[in-house]
Amino acid sequence: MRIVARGGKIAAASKAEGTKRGHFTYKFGFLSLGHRIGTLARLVLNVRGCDHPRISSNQRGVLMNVNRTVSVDAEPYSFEFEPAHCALLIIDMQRDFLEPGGFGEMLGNDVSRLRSTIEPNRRLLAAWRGEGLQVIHTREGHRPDLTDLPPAKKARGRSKTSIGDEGPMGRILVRGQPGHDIIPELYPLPTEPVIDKPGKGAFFATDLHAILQSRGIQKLVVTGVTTEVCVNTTVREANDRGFDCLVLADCVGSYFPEFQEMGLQMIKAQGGIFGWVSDSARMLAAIGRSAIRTLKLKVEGHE
Ligand code: TIU
Repeated sequence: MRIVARGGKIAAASKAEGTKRGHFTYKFGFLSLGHRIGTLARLVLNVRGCDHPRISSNQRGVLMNVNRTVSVDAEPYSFEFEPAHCALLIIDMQRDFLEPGGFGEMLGNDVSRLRSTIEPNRRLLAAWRGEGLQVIHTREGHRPDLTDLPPAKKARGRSKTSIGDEGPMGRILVRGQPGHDIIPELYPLPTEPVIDKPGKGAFFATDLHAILQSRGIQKLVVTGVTTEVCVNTTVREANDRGFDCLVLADCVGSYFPEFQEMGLQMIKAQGGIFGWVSDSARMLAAIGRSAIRTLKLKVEGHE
């Protein structure tokens, strides 16, 4: 890019390449280099999260070539995906699991244990949306008439309140109630499908499989709660249907530290029997590397 400035006072700086063209008119070839460095610097900032205030919404979403393979450092080995064919699947980040008075607490759990997943999910979601990539949310819950609630699930736990009963956030685990909704920090955009599921797995009795197929999605980056219950069940279901899943350790949470540890081990053991495990920092770094590489190719005229 060449910028022609009129009426400027930077003749000295322009000497290397600038040529005087009439009164106060210079060519500033050096600005083109500065502009490139500035753009790259903004992209480096972008590695830390696309919600950086200096990155405009115009720059977001045009940074990554969605058909170019992105490689994420993971266990048991790198997870590779084409962004156009990969969705972020956020499992059940609902008030009923993460806030007091909901289903999680009714089962006798300390819900504060799950809240450390909120911030890494928020950063990841901002970056993912910033690149214009696909996001799908799920919610566990039942119809208000409870006709999709198996009696065995209603009776399980023998607690004095159960699914469908009134709690501080409305009827427990019932669709349309405040507790059933997704936490405000990760609230879905109108363009992001929300899968309402009656079970632990996101494929059982839902249209998730049809949505993935119609959108050409082959790989899933899975986050949410809880690691050993709905995340694990969904990853196993996805695996059997031919989808590759990457689970991000700091973006999934459990009420039990030992289940968090083992829930992740079970996925990546035996050469990745169900999928891959990484974390949000490694995913954000991979997104940032990919965006910078794409920009370099654009600047050099290869793309
Ligand atoms: N109880 C528990 O750990 N989880 C669930 O009941 N549902 C989900 O994991 N979403």
